[in-house]
Parts: sequence; structure tokens; C-alpha cells
Amino acid sequence: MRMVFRWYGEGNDTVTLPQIKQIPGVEGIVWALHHLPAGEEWPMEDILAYKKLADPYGFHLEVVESVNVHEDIKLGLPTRDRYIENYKRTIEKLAKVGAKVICYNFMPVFDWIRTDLFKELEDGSTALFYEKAMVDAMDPMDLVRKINENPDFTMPGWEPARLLHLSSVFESYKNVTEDDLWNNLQYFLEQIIPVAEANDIKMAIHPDDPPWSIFGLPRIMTGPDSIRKLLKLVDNPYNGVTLCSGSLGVNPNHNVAEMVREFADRIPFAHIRNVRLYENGDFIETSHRASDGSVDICDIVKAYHEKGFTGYARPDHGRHIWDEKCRAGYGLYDRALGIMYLWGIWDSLERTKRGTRV
Ligand code: DNO
Ligand code: MN
Repeated sequence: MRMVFRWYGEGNDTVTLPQIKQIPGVEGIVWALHHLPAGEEWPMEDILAYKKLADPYGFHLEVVESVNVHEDIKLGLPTRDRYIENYKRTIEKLAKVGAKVICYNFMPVFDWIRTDLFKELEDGSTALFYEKAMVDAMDPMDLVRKINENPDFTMPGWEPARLLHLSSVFESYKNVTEDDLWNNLQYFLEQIIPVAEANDIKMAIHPDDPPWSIFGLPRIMTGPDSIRKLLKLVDNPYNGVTLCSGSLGVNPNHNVAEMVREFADRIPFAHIRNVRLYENGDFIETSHRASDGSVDICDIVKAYHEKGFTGYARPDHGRHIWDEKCRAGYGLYDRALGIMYLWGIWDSLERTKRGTRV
């Protein structure tokens, strides 16, 4: 397991590289050019600027999250070819700074959705929270109306750029079925994977978060069946998954450790975090400790260990603790605690296996 830590870049993250350097066992940053809209080719200069920042700390740039997929690719529009070309050029450039994994997702319009970014837990910390009834009750056209009436209207986690043309985007998805989305993903992967392979970069799709349809939009990366289907779509080791225990773990029928055991050789990147589920479908992100949430983090790490996992892992999100002011879910303290928990489990498994000091 190779531990990495997501960093949003200078001036864009409250956490600093010297701080990350002091978290035990972190060897690289998970990064992206966040200022660029989806679909654009990443300029080499901007990529090299990241390298310049990371080098003095000995951090590698092997894991990129995310190179976002342009909406026209997901929709299967004729204009997609232009954006796919840009994606290929970006892959080639990323290879020049040593990238080995690209995380991306194929969720229409929205990335992850929560209804409250700072919901208080019993201990006074706050965390990302999802209220199912609230999202279920939202009519997409109502959302469009609200945004049109008030340009400042937003929901936690929404990027303003994505909201700009919301009504036309919703309109374009009206007749797009899950099958269409699968076909469009296949078209994308058939073109991208050979380039990824030639550049020794593994593509790792992130599951939908939450892993079900929202606002009537189709969503296809929702569980083990989707992963099985994805891996067959283009059956190549460079077509893999970012196995996110928190995204997949909010469906009570999912056993994430079993997914690790089944898909291990196609998981170049692990997101490990816990969530607590409620009977009504709500969920909140908790500390990594297994007993704090509903996801068996111990068994998940055990599964990775059994499989001799040599891929990258990151703690994904954390709570906001000790009065930290930070990007929602991306503070220093709780993610650092999460890493120590993950190493604690890993090291003790190693010791048991070897019967000696780690
Ligand atoms: C949720 C997070 C996401 C993720 C992107 C990947 O679990 O990991 O923000 O980074 O959806 O594209
Ligand atoms: Mn994740």
C-alpha cells in the first residue's frame, strides 16, 4: 500500500506541503489542475509548476485526481472527439512527470452530492452529511428555476462552473438512458485505454457518489455489477477502478472488502473512509475507525493486505476537528488520523504475516 494525500494546490488548500510531509508514510500528493474546465488539454507549463512545488518535499505526482471528462463525452455528442483528443494529449503530458494513475468519474452533471457540509457529530466535530429525503424531494426543474432566479443559489459541494448552463445540460440528458451512458463510456475507453497503456498510466474510474440516480439523471457506476461490466468493457489492466469505500459503502447491501477481494488486480487506487448509515437512507462521514461508522475498514484493509496490494491509497475525506478551518472534507487533522489508523491495521497485519518486526 502506497500512501498518498490529496492536495488542492497553493492558494487553493489550507493544508501545506510541509504539513503533509510530517504525516507518517505519505509518499506523494494526489493532484490536479483545478483551475481548468473539463475537456481542456492540460498545459505542460502548469503541470511542471506542480512538479516544482512537490519536488523539494520528495513527493511524487504519480496519482492524478481527477482529469474530468467533458459533458459532451458523457452525452455522446459529435463534439466529443475533440475533447477525447485533448484527454489523450493530457495523458501523454502527465506521463512526462511520472503519472501512473488517473482517477476520473462518469457522473452526469454533478460530482458528489451532500446536503450539509458541516453537520455536527456527537463529539462536536462536523462532517459531510447526506439527507436522502431532501435530495429525493428536489425536482431538477425546480433547481433550474432557483438558479435562474438567484445566481448565488448553490448546494454544498457544487462548483459554480457546473451550474452555469444547468438547464440546457439537464435538457440534453432528458433522453439519455443508462445504456447510452454505458455506450458513451465504452466509446471513451476504447480510445483512451490504448494511449494510457502506451504511457503506462492506469485509468481508474471513481464510483458514483452516492451510488444511485439523483435528480432523474442516469448513473451507472453504482456497485459490483457495474465494476464487473466496466472491466469487461475494455478488458485491459489499464482500465481499472478507484475503489472508494465511502461512496460504495453507503449502500447497506455492499460489502466493500468483498469487492477488494474480487477486483484487487484492477484497483490501482484505493479511497478509504468510513460512513455511518441511518435507516432512512441518510448518511454522515465519520472517522476512519471501524466502530465509528457502518463500513468495516479493518476488513477492507485486511482484504488489500491479503491481496498483496501495491497500489496507491488515500484517506479520502475526513471530519473537521480541533476547530480546523479547511475545505469541506479535506482538513489536515482527521485525514492524518485516518492515515495512522490505516497504517496501524496494515503494520500489524504485516507483523502477523512475517512473525517479526515490521
Ligand atoms: C468522493 C471523492 C470525490 C472524487 C471525485 C473523483 O468520494 O473522492 O470527490 O474525488 O469524484 O472524480
Ligand atoms: Mn472517493
